[in-house]
Amino acid sequence: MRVVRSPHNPIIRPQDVKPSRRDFEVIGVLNAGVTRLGDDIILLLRVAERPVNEDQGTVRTSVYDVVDDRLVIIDFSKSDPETDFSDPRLIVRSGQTYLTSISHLRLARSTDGINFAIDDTPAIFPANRYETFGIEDPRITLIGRTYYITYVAVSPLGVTTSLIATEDFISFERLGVIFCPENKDVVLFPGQVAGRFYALHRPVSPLFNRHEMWIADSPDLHCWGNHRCLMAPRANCWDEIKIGAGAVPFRTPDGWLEVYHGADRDNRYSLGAVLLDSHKPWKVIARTEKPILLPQAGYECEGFFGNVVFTCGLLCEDDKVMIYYGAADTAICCAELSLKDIFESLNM
Ligand code: MAN
Repeated sequence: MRVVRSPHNPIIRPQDVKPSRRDFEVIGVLNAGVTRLGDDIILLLRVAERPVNEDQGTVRTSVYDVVDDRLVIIDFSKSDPETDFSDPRLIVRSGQTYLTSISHLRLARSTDGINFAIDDTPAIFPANRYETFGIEDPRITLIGRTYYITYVAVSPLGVTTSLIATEDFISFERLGVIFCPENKDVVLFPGQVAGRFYALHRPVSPLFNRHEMWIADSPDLHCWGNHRCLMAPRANCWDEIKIGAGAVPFRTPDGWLEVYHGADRDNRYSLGAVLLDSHKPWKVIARTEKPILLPQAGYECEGFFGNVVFTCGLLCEDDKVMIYYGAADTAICCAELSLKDIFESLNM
């Protein structure tokens, strides 16, 4: 697979993004939704922040307080034997899980797809009881004139997926939770198939430790049903433990092409592709055996959470597929692949 990483990678780094408050620092800018708006390329960045902390003996994080509509700060003592800090993304104290950062969504615009002007303030910020630990991993699907944004909402109630609609990326209409816990990696298909809307989603079964990709359909984008398991992790492969939809699927003459992520037993996240039937998108036609993009560059292997390439969006023009991806949960990168090469690597 020929992968041309941008020589400007990472194209957006934490230091390029202004924190939402003066006493906070941005520790990651990652997993951005991508679309075009007029002549601009839009990225909706996931910005992960935490309160600045000079005390070496504590880990400091922040959660959104719904009642007071503000962020509150929580300190965890590193010497408390009841608290587990082994995953850099999590703090687990006496069975209760917290995140080490809180994410919001921020707009960035560009005319060349590489140099982005990043807004100084959040576009979408945690705002309700489902979002107290932050909002993450937006995917943008244009349907008609409306951009629909699915995003992961995290709170002690679990990991849910919510929907927001916008026509201009200035005003946003919240449409509520569309997939209840534990469900993330939800992407909407651009347009209908035989009069129905479709979404890929990723429920989790904790009892059987399953992380599979499912597909559902809907008459109105609100009510989702007809759930079917679409595809599973593959034993001893790069996608052996978890899989989930990545970018918004797009139409090709041969079917819907979906670039998805998979994780292996070492928590290494890579990207692969799957081709779904044009008229029956619950049918898998072909899947890449090997990853089309795997963590290899230094900025993909080392960072806040190393060995991760994770996409929420791409742009496809003729044969050129520009994949935007989060590298090591730290920065935004992009890489160009050829559609023809992706098709050749599909195991038909
Ligand atoms: C999760 C995702 C992403 C993140 C990866 C790797 O599954 O939700 O937010 O990039 O893990 O940490």
